Amino acid sequence: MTQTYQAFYAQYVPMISAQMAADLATLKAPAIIKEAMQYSVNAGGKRLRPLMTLAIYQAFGNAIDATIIRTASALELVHTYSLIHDDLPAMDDDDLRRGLPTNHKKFGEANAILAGDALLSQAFVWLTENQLPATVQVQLVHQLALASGATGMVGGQVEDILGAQTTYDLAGLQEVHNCKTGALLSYAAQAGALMAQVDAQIVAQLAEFGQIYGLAFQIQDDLLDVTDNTDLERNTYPQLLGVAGAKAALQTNVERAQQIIDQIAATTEFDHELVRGFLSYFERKN
Ligand code: GRG
Repeated sequence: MTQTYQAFYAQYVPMISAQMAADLATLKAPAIIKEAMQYSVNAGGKRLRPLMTLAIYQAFGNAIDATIIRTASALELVHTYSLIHDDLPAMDDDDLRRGLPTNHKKFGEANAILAGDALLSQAFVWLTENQLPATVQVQLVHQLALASGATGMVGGQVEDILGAQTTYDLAGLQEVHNCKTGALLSYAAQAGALMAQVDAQIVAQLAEFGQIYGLAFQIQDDLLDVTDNTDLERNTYPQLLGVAGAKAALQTNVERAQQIIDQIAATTEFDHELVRGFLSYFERKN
């Protein structure tokens, strides 16, 4: 079945949110931790990562059902945990997230730390409660653990914190963002391919697509932060490459990501038009 990205987005973002809310509502846990978990997950967000997993799964001709949505949404739990911990006083010390008071402002620091921990663990429950073959579940668990831990997002966050005392060169900055932002997006794309049980070569191509998407996402984020009257922030792409250079780097990454999905479509049945829709995120004006 072919579907436009807009139609896919309109259909599945509400379904992802509803599925996560329904599943968390059934959790048998102390009321305060359950409420803290629900608070941040139900606060919204673009749901970009699970949406990418689902789109890639469908692009290979598979039908999406409730347990597939829950499996894809495991990643959104990890993403939400990372945002809760990133907002803590020991990290960015933020008061607002997704337009609401941050988790620790609402529930206190201890509960916010524990809600993040619990969301990370719950992700692995969701990865393993579905009809997928056990071999696929193990691959998903392994890859999400790699993407979220010291070799992935946590490692990138540590390098980012170290960056407060360092000025990275382009390779260094790329390494930070490959881990901090890219690892989860790479997993998002890879998970769709693993769930679709396609060849390892195609899984690897989609992991690369997600990694490059993550870099583009970060460059875009840096560019959107630039305002005419501020000094360019340290350890950002505009600071290293200039605004025009950062825009060119964004374009290069978008083109490379597009090439990868076109290559896949040239060798196998793959709805690359649907997946290409994710690149429209970068068409916003900077
Ligand atoms: C605390 C272990 C730990 C990791 C934190 C993700 C992260 C690592 C920090 C968040 C800060 C940040 C600006 C990260 C860059 C990636 C990014 C722009 C994340 C926001 O993702 P969106 O835009 O958020 O998908 P929504 O709210 O839409 O889900």
